[in-house]
Amino acid sequence: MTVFERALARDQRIEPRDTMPDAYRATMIRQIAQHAHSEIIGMQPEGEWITRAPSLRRKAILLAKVQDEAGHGLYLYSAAETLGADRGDLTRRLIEGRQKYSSIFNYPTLTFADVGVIGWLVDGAAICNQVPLCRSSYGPYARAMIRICKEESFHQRQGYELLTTMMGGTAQQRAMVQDAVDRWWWPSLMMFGPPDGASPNTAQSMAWKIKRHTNDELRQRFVDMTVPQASALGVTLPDPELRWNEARGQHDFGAPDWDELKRVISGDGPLNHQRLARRRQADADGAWVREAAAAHAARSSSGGTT
Ligand code: FAQ
Repeated sequence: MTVFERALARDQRIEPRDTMPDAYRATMIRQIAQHAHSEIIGMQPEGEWITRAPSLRRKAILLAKVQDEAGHGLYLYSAAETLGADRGDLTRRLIEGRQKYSSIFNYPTLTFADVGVIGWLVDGAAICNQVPLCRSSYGPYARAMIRICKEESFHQRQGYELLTTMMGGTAQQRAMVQDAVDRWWWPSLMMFGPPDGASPNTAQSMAWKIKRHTNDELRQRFVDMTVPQASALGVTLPDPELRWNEARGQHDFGAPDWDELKRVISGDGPLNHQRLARRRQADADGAWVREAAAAHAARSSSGGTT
């Protein structure tokens, strides 16, 4: 047994200076980078509503949430750097379409109810997926996940609170919430990835204790957690096959459109082009700041004055 295998068998964390197989390092960089990119691209759908928030209170909340997502991206890029990845290189891979980000952020936010539904369902799905990642085998990732999960829980609560307020409002507001739930439900289920039988990475990632549960296990957990919340809220989940299965002690539910997930992941979702174009523009707009910071750092390290 290698030192790496012994550490995994004892449920110990793998730390940056530990010896690890190249394939483990590559898998960790892949997952952490995709996760970081998702947080950064994930600022866009809700960010579009900051200037159109219906009150100062809602605007302050939304601004803070979107800033938290930027922070999550930064912790995650830092975690990827502990594995030898270069953040500039990861960003280039994202904007050139060579590295993935979550499918969920390629759908449009049509009304302010979408902000609430993203908090409730999308952050809810993110929490379900990420709480087990706090026990992931790679130390810096697992530790980043603890703080991220705390913030995501707060995000989910704010989304649910927004929806509770709208559901107590006019018939038109209730209809907006239902419409947003109808549009975000299936894409939220797709966030957990392809079904287990079609997930190429799960078996190895479970063996390496990067993933602690399969995609389908986490999807099931999310459905079971969300159904009572939907009923408390007074909305219907758009799945005619959704029902409690007494024998299993879990809900049965319909299958998402897996072809749609494949299309969205491969770049052909409703807003993939717009999301990447916006990220590319932000990268170009920020180039002078990075150049100035690098010049300052080079000058400071060579003992020059400012
Ligand atoms: N979208 O073999 P698997 C958030 C890819 S953060 C796009 O099952 P794996 C916070 C997958 O990467 C949301 N691609 O792969 C927030 C793989 O690609 P490859 C992001 C997907 O890695 C809230 C291929 O398909 N969360 O929401 C998707 O074992 C609100 C085969 O799949 C994370 O990244 C998808 N839905 O499992 C922000 C969590 N599903 O091999 C703003 C960490 C699969 O070609 C507002 N990541 N793929 O490179 C994970 O837990 C895993 O990576 C999974 C995929 C579960 C996403």
